[in-house]
Amino acid sequence: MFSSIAKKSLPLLATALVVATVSAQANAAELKAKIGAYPGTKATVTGKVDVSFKHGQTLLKYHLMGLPPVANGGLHIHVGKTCDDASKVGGHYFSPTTAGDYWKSGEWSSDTKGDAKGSFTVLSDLGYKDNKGHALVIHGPDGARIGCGILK
Ligand SMILES: [Cu+2]
Repeated sequence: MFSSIAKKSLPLLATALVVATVSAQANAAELKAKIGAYPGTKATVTGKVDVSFKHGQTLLKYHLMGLPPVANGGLHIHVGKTCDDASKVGGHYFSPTTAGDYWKSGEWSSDTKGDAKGSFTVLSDLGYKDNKGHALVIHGPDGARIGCGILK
């Protein structure tokens, strides 16, 4: 009895899972930045950062390589829309401004090989359209800018 129900229910369950996955992808407005050396530097950082937006929350998922080992540093969206000219990358891009700069808590942390993989969330009024085209900047442990990628 039980096994016959289970056999009949399984295809339905599989269909429901597929539908859920597809709708989640459709809802998740995601921007991606391919990270390279910050303009004017010979930094070795590479990798990518995926940024998604949902209900005022901005989720940043990073996978970076070529960082100093066992270290941490900043990872922020900046005002500028270029990674070709260091003078135009600007400072942190954030709103609202009332609670201060939430990017101060945005950080990567690396393993013994200099790889960094992780994620963090910031509360922000800025969504997909606001952030599209902006520079994602990676800072070294000393705060110096080492990596940059445009959110596309
Ligand atoms: Cu920054």
